[in-house]
Amino acid sequence: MGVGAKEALALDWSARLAERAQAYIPGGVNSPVRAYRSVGGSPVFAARGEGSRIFDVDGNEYVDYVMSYGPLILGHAYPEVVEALERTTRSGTTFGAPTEIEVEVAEEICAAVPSVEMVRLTNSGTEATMSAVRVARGYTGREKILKFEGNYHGHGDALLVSAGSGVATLGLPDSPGVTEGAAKDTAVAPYNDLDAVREVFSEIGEEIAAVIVEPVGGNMGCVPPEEGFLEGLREVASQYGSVLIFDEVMSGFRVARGGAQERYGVTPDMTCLGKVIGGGLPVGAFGGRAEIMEMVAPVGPVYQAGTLSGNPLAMAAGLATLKATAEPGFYERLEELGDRWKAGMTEAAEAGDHPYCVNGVGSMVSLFFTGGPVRDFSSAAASDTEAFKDFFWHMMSRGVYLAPSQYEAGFISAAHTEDEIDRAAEAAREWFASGGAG
Ligand code: HOZ
Repeated sequence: MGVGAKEALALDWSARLAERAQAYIPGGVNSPVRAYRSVGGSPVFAARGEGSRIFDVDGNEYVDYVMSYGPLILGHAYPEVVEALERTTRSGTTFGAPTEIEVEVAEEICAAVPSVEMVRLTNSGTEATMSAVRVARGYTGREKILKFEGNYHGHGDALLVSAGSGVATLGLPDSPGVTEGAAKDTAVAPYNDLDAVREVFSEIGEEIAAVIVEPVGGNMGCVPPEEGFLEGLREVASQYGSVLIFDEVMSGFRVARGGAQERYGVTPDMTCLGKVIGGGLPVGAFGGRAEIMEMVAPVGPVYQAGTLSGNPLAMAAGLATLKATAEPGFYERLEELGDRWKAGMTEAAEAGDHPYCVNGVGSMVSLFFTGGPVRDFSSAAASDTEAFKDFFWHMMSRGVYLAPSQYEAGFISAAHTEDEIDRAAEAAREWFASGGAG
């Protein structure tokens, strides 16, 4: 079904731009997942967004469930965010000097996220995770870290081992260019597997500086933490004096205002943020207990810096977004929309015979083409990729824009309507009822 569906979409201008881009940008894209390698065809070039909708350069309109991979919790071009950006731009876009708005954003973050007493703002999630690991190493005087298969913490050398997101999408081995030295200090365990964690700790626990985890997996599709997993990590990390880092770049201000740590009631030592806190502009942040964050220069000896860190535009968009998420009922509504999506997709899948598994935490959602449960990278990787590809193009042909990879979560924003969610479920039902593909 998908091949016809793909051809039915007019994507001529996108295809021409993709060809032009490939001459000058590797793969024609500035981040690999966008290249559509796992679904075939050439990427859809975006022209503009409005609320829950995205319009491509050929004039096709879609309901967007990518939402720029998470930042746009309010939808595209949210009026208060646009106004804040216009106002701030007129006063100057960067100073290389501290500004009041950075302090306001830091105050908002510290007030909302349980583990964060102090925070340092960066330009991306990658910078945040890289820096958090460096701080944890400086704080503990140890070198090794433990991460989880299929979790993605940006593209810093030590964290690219067994990574999700684009690394999993392209089926890459651990990236060439990462030195043995950088990779050898990274231990890997399967997600949701506390026994494996305990085993690693029983062997090298005294050498582990940090355990870094996505408390809600979002880079192998959406994979929730099983009951007791985060609590167990907390216990083991404390027992061995290792720093527990929650990478909440996706889940922060998304699955609850205070992130997964608020939702599940487990407080890490350090937290990485990004996406929502920049309201659609490039941003990242790492924070944690004051005692740990005081290791960071200029207070402490661990160096971290950035010319554009805390940039006024990112701060303005972020602050406007964080204030909107503080409105009463904001997360309850997202929760309802997420539940509606899960119920709708489950009902749709029941109309056919293809194995499926619907996962979701609040407004982060995924549909896998495997009987499930999907609880770690190997169960996510059991998803039928041919079926995903076909489903993807079918949904696109019905005006539903999904991430072009099984290994990315879907995101619902406050701008989505019940009717849009129902129409996505109806489009999915059509695919399942007609026998899907595979
Ligand atoms: N690593 C991003 C989220 N998993 C994907 C970003 C992109 O390719 O644009």
